[in-house]
Amino acid sequence: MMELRIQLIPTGEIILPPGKNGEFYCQSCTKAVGSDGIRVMMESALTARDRVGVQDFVLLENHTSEVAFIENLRKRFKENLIYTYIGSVLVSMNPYKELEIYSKQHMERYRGVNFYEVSPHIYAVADNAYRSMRTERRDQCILISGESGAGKTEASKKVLQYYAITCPASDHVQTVKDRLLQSNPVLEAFGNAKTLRNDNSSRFGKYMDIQFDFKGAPVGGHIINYLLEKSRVVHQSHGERNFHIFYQLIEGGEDDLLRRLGLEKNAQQYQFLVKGNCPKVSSINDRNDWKIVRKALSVIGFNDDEVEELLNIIASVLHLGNVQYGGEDSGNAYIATETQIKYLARLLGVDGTVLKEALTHKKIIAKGEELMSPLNQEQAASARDALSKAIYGRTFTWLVNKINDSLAFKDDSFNSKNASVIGLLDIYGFEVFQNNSFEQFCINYCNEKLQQLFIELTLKSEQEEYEAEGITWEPVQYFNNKIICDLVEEKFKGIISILDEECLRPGDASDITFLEKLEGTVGGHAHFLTHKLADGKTRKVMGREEFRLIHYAGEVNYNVNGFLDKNNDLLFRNLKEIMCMSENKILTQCFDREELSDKKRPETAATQFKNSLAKLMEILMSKEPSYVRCIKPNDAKQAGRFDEVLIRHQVKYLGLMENLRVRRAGFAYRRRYETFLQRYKSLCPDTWPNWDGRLVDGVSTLVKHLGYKPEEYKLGRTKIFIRFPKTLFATEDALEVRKHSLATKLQSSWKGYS
Ligand code: AOV
Ligand code: MG
Repeated sequence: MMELRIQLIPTGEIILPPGKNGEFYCQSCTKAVGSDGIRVMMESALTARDRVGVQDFVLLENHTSEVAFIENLRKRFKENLIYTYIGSVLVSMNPYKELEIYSKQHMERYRGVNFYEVSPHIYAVADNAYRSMRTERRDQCILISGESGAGKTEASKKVLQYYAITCPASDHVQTVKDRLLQSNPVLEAFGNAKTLRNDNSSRFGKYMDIQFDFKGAPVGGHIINYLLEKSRVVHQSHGERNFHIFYQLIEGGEDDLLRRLGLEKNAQQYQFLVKGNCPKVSSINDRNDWKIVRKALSVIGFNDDEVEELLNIIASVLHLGNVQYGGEDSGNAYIATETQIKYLARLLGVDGTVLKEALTHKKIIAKGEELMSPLNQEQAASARDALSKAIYGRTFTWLVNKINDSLAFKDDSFNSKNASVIGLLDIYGFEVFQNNSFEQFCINYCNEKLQQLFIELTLKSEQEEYEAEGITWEPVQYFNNKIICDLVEEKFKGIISILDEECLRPGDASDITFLEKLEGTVGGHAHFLTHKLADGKTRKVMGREEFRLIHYAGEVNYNVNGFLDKNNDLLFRNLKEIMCMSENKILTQCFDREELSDKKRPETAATQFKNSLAKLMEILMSKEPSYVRCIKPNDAKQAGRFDEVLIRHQVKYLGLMENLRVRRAGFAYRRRYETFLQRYKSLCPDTWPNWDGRLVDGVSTLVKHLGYKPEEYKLGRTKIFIRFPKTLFATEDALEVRKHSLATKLQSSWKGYS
């Protein structure tokens, strides 16, 4: 007997005919529901919409109402339904608790199934991108955005897991899948940290390409990393931590390993780990994570020697932090902690005496002669910090390169240029702290760029689709944040250009002169403010060292303190020289001698970042995007708490209402003819059970039978466009009723049969 499946949202799926003993089964809970259960389930499905809201905001009766939008989010959040669509954009709420929706069975449910046939899920987005890549041979990208702690990294991991589990595999592919998955714990250990916003906050941006062969199997990968927040190595704000790896090593490292590294099993001993006064975090198990990271390193292909060299570097950063300076009468700095130098010399593979000199002197070249000029205590401390940041930052890049080597597809018969690609973007989210510095400036600028891309592509693709299908429509007005991107990045006039100019200017350039220049150049800009008011008075709520940017996502005050240094990112020449002499194999790859002979001034940090983002935008523009918009439900990192003010703010700045309006201003729904027919053909005697003619004629016959009025829909080249959700709503209801009566009929016939 043929099996009939009925999809009920949200109750799940029931399978007809009944099982051996005449029972009906609910597929989501696999419990027998009994014949009567069917009626109950049907009824509950029909009334469920009131309880759990709509699964696509486009179906909201009152689509312009923000109140209705938030209410729908609230209803769904309460029922643990964290995913909702706006057309093809996925809105995802961070549940702050583990949900049973990520099992292998759940993955199976989304495989090869159309978007609207199953409840919204990140797997549906992953599957849809995968299928588009396969069928249309077009590279895809999945762009995940949202503020810090909203769930971007978790979402990107779910996507990766989905591909690892559901895509076809061979032995080789299995290795690639393992490595792709294992790259996460490693990069998170070295690149994530606890901040006030998120216990596992990404402190670097990550774009990962997953390459698939013609069979659709993942055969390789490549990661591009963006600006790591290096300053965290030497300083953390109150309540924050350094990068996870330091605590993992100290908490989890075996005794003899720690002995070799000269480390004590107590994070409080290390200056670089105590600044935030937050060694332990309840949601983090450093000891356990250490084991995970060690295993991941070996899966990725690190041998024992490499791991040892890597850990030598991590330990050396901690020792550097404990290098203390004293001051001689002359004001010159000397090193007061000899033991650290002994460890450092060994771990970094350098000469102790040379290192000591390099940590207290600066080499200057005057009239062709090299001179060692002594540093005072403050200068020496900042040289030490610069070295620590350089070592850590470059090692991080080395790590990404090493992972890329291991993910690269090495078979000559396969040309990676022919591979199809799905790109996964997981950057640091928009963030505002009490004190915001250069790092937040870069992070928030990056979020502006991504928002800009979202605006361009959602509008563009919407317009293109109407055009391609031969349909006319009226565009909707958006707030375009290009004005803010320009303010930051414009040549000569933008904030980054002005910052670079101050960095290059010899003489009295300082953070304050930078601020003054900003006032002079962009002072009148609608998105820029300082404490100075136009009438010469001062704005009391702002500090004298601050400028404020009115970002798309909110206002942020940036303190200019440290902007020049961080942008210059200089490391004294003699420190570079000594690192080039290191016997540590990783460091020799990180510090290249050629750098020493390079006369050209290296690009500043902000300009490098700006250029790398421009390249990223190019990469993303060349692919077909899918969007995941993550929302953070509360600032307390708590499950079940729906903070309406916070959520409304995010809905606003993510442009979700506008997104919805665009979707609705044209046509709320569009479906390919074959999909539409397949789903609703049972509602019309002429199309049921099959339609033999042209698809467009079948759809036309069907909708006429359903009583669609001409203004309610349009027929494009390959798709039907439905203007109002209520039209589709009515059709969906008709389908439910038909299934209901069909089920009742089936029940009675089976009853008769048994
Ligand atoms: P982010 O990537 O968006 O912030 P994460 O993905 O790290 O945020 O999420 C923060 C925390 O929220 C995670 O560590 C989980 O505890 C929880 N969480 C997020 N998504 C889920 C989910 N689907 N299920 C269960 N818990 C979740 V940042 O990296 O700070 O911008 O720079
Ligand atoms: Mg993250």
